[in-house]
This record gives sequence, C-alpha cells and structure tokens, in this order.
Amino acid sequence: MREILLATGNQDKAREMEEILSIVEAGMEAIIRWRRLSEYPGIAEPVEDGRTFRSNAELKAHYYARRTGLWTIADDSGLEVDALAGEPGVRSARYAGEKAGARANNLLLIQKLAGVPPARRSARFRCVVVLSDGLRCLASAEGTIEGRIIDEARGCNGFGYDPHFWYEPDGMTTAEMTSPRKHEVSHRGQALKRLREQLGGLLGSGEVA
Ligand code: ITT
Repeated sequence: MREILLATGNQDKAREMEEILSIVEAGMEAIIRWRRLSEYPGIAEPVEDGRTFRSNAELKAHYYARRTGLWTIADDSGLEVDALAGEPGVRSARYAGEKAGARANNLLLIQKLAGVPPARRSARFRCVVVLSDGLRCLASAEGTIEGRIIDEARGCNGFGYDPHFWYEPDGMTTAEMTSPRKHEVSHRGQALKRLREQLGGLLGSGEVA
C-alpha cells in the first residue's frame, strides 16, 4: 500500500483533486491510500515564489514530501488572461492581495477588463501537477482549458474565477457545470488524469520502492 499526500491548503482544490482521482481509480484502490494535508497539522505553508506554475508545483511537492516523508502530489494552477499579458497567472490566489478571497480577486479582474470587448477576453486556466518523493520529481503533468472572461458572475459550483470563466463548447461558465463535467474538460482534470497514468507505471514497474 502506497500512501500519497494531496498537498493543498485550498479546500476546494482538495475536493476537486479527490473527485478526479476517484474517477480514474480504475482498480488501484488496493495499492494507493490518499492522504490530505489536514491530517498533518502544524506544517507551515511554503513561500510560493516561483515564476512559473511548474516551479511552484515542484516547490510545494518537494516541501511537503520532505516534511511528511510521503510521496506528495502538489497542484499549482491559475488563470491567464491574454488582454492582461497573462495576469493574474501564478498570482491568481492572491491577485487582490495576500489575504484576498475569490470575491475581491474577481472584482479586480473585472475592473481591469473594463472596456475590453468580448472578442479580446480570451483566457485559460492552467494546471501543473507534480509528484515528489522529497528528493526527485517522480512524475509531472499539465492541463489547460480555454475560455473567455465575462463581466457577470454566473453559477455557484466550482470556486475561484469559475463564475467569470465562459466555456464556449458548453455555453456556460465552469461554475455552472456539474463537477463531473468540469473534471472532464478542466485543466486539473486533464493534468491529474495524465499524472495518474504515469503513477500506474511507477507503482507497477517496481522501479521505485
Ligand atoms: P495551494 O497552493 O495550497 O494548493 P492555492 O489556492 O494558493 O492553494 P495556487 O497557488 O495554485 O493554490 O492558486 C490557484 C488559484 O488559481 C486559486 O486560488 C484560484 O484563484 C485559481 N484557480 C485555479 N484553479 C481554478 C479553478 O479550477 N477554478 C477557478 N479558479 C481556479
């Protein structure tokens, strides 16, 4: 049995990670036990000072793996808006300030896009997930979902910027989608499904004890 920590302090993200991984379990329930960060209280959050999603995901995965001794998966993700030169990017969680919540972040985003026409509001969510044993990056994967930012908040599902992220193929925001549908098309869904395939190989090969 391999215990693997899902290292995020964001409860919405933790829920999504668990839901996605349970969808792609496919017979591996017997060999993996998922652990949550809430089971390891007292570990201070690392400073996320990387300039890319990948460097922050690596930083978080190594940090928590070293402190818990567990294989650890970290997710670094965020929104890139073309008309804002890729902002908020790696600063998505704290766009409107260190302690800012989704409401303040969304408000700032919509303010910054004032006067930008719909055709120039293209954006994407990006997610990088990394699996670390504390020394090495054992596996990593990425996912993206393309959309457009709308002024009006629509939908109550999801979290963060979801109410303003319009997904054209479904004609709705990612906050209006059901969770299973969001996981089918989302940046996090894609990244975790890809990581899971590599994990199957790692655990099956016996290369990594
Ligand atoms: P951890 O570092 O502890 O995992 P965090 O929330 O600080 O938690 P990030 O630094 O990766 O995580 O920031 C991710 C932010 O990007 C998140 O807080 C949202 O604002 C935004 N975001 C990421 N995925 C999203 C999604 O699926 N829907 C809406 N917003 C999302």
